[in-house]
Amino acid sequence: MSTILYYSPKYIRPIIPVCLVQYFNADIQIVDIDDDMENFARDFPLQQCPSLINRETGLYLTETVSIHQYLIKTFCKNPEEVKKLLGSTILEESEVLRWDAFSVSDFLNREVNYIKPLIGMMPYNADAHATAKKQLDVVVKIFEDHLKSHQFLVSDHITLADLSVTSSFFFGFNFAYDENWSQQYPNITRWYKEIIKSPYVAKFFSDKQQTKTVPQPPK
Ligand SMILES: N[C@@H](CCC(=O)N[C@@H](CS)C(=O)NCC(=O)O)C(=O)O
Repeated sequence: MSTILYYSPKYIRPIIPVCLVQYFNADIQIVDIDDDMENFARDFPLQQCPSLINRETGLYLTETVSIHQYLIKTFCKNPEEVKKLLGSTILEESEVLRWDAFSVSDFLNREVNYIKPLIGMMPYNADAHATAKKQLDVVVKIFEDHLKSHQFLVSDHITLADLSVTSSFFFGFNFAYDENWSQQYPNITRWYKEIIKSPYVAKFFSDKQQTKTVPQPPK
């Protein structure tokens, strides 16, 4: 029985795991949770993805950062490329992990809390939404400031940090970050446009466009 990576096209966190499986041509079945809900829900009570399982060998992983590490260390056959992606010193490794964890926790949560009420995926409350905007702005400024003086998040080349944070920014660029937003955040935009062309993720991003409209609060 093969290893299965559970994902959903509706979700952000599985984007990079799916890209890594495809890029490394890993012997892993990519399964939409909606096509295998009974088995998925039985084995993953939180019903969150990405989730990785091999029911024969006992391989069982949740948590995006853990699955990123596992996929790269298992399926990238070039040790130099592994170091490039995950960092080649203790400090670089820690920085990559820092951005990766931040991307799928505080950053994505804040982005979702701001955008989902605008697109009808969460209830809208004006006060809560104003707070969500302030909280998101703090995070976005961290990235804008960092990318002002760095071409990439860590080191002088693409690492897992760039891939992971780009996938979280995708939620914004897809639904809310239009050209006006880009003018306010030129460094993030320059960096995002470069990372989405990287061979690790280019297939996923090839048919994705920056939104031309900004959703407005419900009246
Ligand atoms: N801590 C987990 C969170 C995973 C997670 O919340 N994934 C979202 C998709 S982006 C999900 O499955 N949401 C469905 C739910 O929570 O019911 C991780 O970092 O991987």
